[in-house]
Amino acid sequence: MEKGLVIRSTGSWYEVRLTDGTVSQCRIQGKFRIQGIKSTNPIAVGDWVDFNKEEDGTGVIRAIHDRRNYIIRKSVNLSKRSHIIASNIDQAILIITIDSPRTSTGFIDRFLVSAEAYRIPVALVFNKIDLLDVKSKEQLVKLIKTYREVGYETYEVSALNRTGVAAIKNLMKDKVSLVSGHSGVGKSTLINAVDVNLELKTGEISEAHYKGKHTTTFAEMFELNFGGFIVDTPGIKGFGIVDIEKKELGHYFPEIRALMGDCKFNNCQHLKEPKCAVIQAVENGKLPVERYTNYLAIYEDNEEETYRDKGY
Ligand SMILES: Nc1nc2c(ncn2[C@@H]2O[C@H](COP(=O)(O)OP(=O)(O)O)[C@@H](O)[C@H]2O)c(=O)[nH]1
Ligand SMILES: [Mg+2]
Ligand SMILES: [Zn+2]
Repeated sequence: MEKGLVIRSTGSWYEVRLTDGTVSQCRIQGKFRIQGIKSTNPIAVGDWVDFNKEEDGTGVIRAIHDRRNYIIRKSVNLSKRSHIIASNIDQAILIITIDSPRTSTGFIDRFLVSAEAYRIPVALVFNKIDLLDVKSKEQLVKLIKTYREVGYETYEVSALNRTGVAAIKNLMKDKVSLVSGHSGVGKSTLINAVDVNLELKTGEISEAHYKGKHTTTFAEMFELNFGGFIVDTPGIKGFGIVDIEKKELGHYFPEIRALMGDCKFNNCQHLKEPKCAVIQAVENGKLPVERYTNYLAIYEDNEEETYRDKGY
């Protein structure tokens, strides 16, 4: 029996990377069920599997190792079954630009909430710092302060000028990283800058083209020449769907989570309840107004159009 990492899949064939770096084409035989998940694909990119090698050099997958985590997308068709986009992700790297294009804090905070729900750590990478004028630079400083105080790691880079790229290599080394962010923020440019062997297409047209075309999303893993993997998820900006109950939302804002034990009511939703420690922190300037505003906005989101349609 061989053991390896699924780095690519077409639905019927799986490319499995062995620890020595060689890749085997594998398939599954018969029914392959995974407890508790009704998915259209039994095996996803990021899965560790055991397989037998056949005489022709291809493999037959016999077992899948327990997943530490996975991200999922609900099928658009009637089957209502989910598609597992990728599994065993060590971290998500959210690429943010202040300008060209602008990334809103609403987008950032929704992304962070999903990541918290999936228990995937996030690093925030502010790209295109070469473009910033004085006003945008001020916004950058403010955002970095906010997110650092919450506890997120932040990085400032220019993928184009290669400023700050060494720190990103360090961040990615020996880890499986999901790189996300709006189209045009420089994801492909940054990945190419950390590993010159990867020659991903850059420029917005290719991705706009992607979006309309892909109904099923097959993620792909790229091996980094200094160790580690990048997970590429064509056509999704973030995480796919994650079901979050309104009353649980506060748990996914680390700074709210830290305060809510001090609210008067233990079922406090931090909306307008009396003696709410969260609201008090906002009033005292200890909790950034913008984070709280985004908490309220996510809380008020129409239930039917949760994360599914928005693609976080
Ligand atoms: N000025 C500047 N432009 C950048 C930077 N990074 C990427 N770009 C440009 O932004 C555009 C979109 O980049 P791309 O990597 O395709 O973005 P993606 O859609 O997130 O993969 C391209 O024209 C890049 O050359 C940067 O740090 N500074
Ligand atoms: Mg790209
Ligand atoms: Zn409260």
